[in-house]
Formats: sequence, C-alpha cells, structure tokens
Amino acid sequence: MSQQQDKLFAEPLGDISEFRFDQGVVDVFPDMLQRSIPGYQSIIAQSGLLAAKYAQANTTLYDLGCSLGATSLAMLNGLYTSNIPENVSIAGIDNSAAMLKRCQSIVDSLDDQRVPISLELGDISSTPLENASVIALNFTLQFIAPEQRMLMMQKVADALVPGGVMILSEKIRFDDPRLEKLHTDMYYNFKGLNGYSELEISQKRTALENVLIPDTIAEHQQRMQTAGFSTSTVWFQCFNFVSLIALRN
Ligand code: GEK
Repeated sequence: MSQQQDKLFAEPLGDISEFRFDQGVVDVFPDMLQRSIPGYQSIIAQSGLLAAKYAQANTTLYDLGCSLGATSLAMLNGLYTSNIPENVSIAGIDNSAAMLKRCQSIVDSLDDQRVPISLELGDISSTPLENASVIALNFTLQFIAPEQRMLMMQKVADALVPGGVMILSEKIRFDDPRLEKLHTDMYYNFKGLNGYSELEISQKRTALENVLIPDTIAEHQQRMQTAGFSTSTVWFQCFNFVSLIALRN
C-alpha cells in the first residue's frame, strides 16, 4: 500500500473542484484517512471483529465503498482469528476504477486464500446485493445523494439474512448549533494536530461541500428503523464521526 503523504490541498488552488476518488487520491489514501478520520483505525479493526461475530455459513460479507479494501482485510483478519464459517466470502464494491485497481493488487498479493475476496466496479445503489450476513458501509453512505439513502438502506436490509447486521460508519452533523460547533472545532483541531494547515483544511472543506453530506444520528437510526432493522446502536464515536451497528431479526 502506498505510504505517500496527503498534500493534495497544501498549495493555494484558485478554483477548487469537487472532490473525486481519482488516482491522486488513491496514491495518498491511507495517509489521508488516517489523518482525517478520528478513530479510523479503531473503527476499521473493530468492524472486522463485529463482522466475524455475525458472519454466517454460506453467506457473503459485503464491503460497500471498499476503496483500498481496509474493511475487507479487517473482516478477513476477524475471520482468521475465529472459527471461519463454511463457504463464507467477502465482496467489495466501489465505483472508482482507480481505487478498485489498487485494491485488486492488494487482494492479489494476499497469501492466505481461505476466505475469497471478490471485487466489483459499480455503483452500490444499483449493484445487486443478496444473501448477506454482514454489510459494512464504512464512510460511504455519506457520498450517496441524500434522496437515495432510504432506498439504499432498504436494499441493505433486504439483502441481509435473518440475524444479519449492517455496520454503518459516517461523518455526522448535529441539529444543536452548539454541539455542531463543538464537534466541528474539535475535528479541525484533530486535523491540525495531524499536520494539516488551515489552508488544507479549508480547501478540502470546500471540495467536499456538495459531495459529502452528513446526516444526524437520529436521521440514520430513523432510516434503519423504517427499513426494518429491529434495533441499532452507536458503538463508536469520536467528535463528529460515528459507527453504528444495526441488527436484522
Ligand atoms: C475504508 N470503506 O477504508 N458506489 C460505490 N462506491 C462509492 C459510491 C457509490 N455510489 N460513492 C462513493 N463510493 C473505506 C473508505 S471512502 C471514505 C471509504 C472517504 C466510494 C468511493 O469511490 C470511495 O472509495 C469510498 O466510497 C469512500 O474503510 O474517502 O472518506
């Protein structure tokens, strides 16, 4: 995996175009996520443990918006350190060709092939999902148009077998302006501490403005309930980043 440092927004950019998951982003992606998402490593590692707990024989574990496959690899780790259910497989889907190409080379380099990982280039809102015991959307739903999110949630719920779970990690917003300011200020402090300048923080914010649209926790949980999940809980939060797990009866 590339160890290049994320300098994409370090120089003044006259015209800041919308953020895209292109080759430039792929090259710095591990560093970018590590320095931009509080708790990223913990969320991904623990997603793998959760996935292993709920994995069922003869089902698929989906990693939607897999990027370079961090969640798929964490699922694999989780499975390899527990009893691997029979005939279980992992499927990663992403609509960035550059991401998926790099992800495929990472997957191809794995020695242990006990649990197969298949990758598919596609839009998760139109790619069929079925017979899943675990579906992870780690920082992906936030990039789906808000008006399509309910349909996406329904699709996820419908693809899960009884006893299946969804893991949903997102950047969130807060209705209370005092809390929104508290978490946003702390988030920018976190980025500053990780070496991002004020210029980088502000240019990235502009690039993501109409691309990453956060919801509140209540909006997420309402959607999960409407889709038929029987319960859900926040299992991780650091400032305005959360991970939830939702259970399907
Ligand atoms: C990780 N989960 O490291 N269909 C498919 N893929 C999409 C779509 C879509 N409609 N929209 C965005 N993506 C990863 C990190 S990154 C999060 C996920 C971030 C893909 C997009 O191409 C990118 O690879 C990923 O979702 C979001 O655990 O960069 O903040």
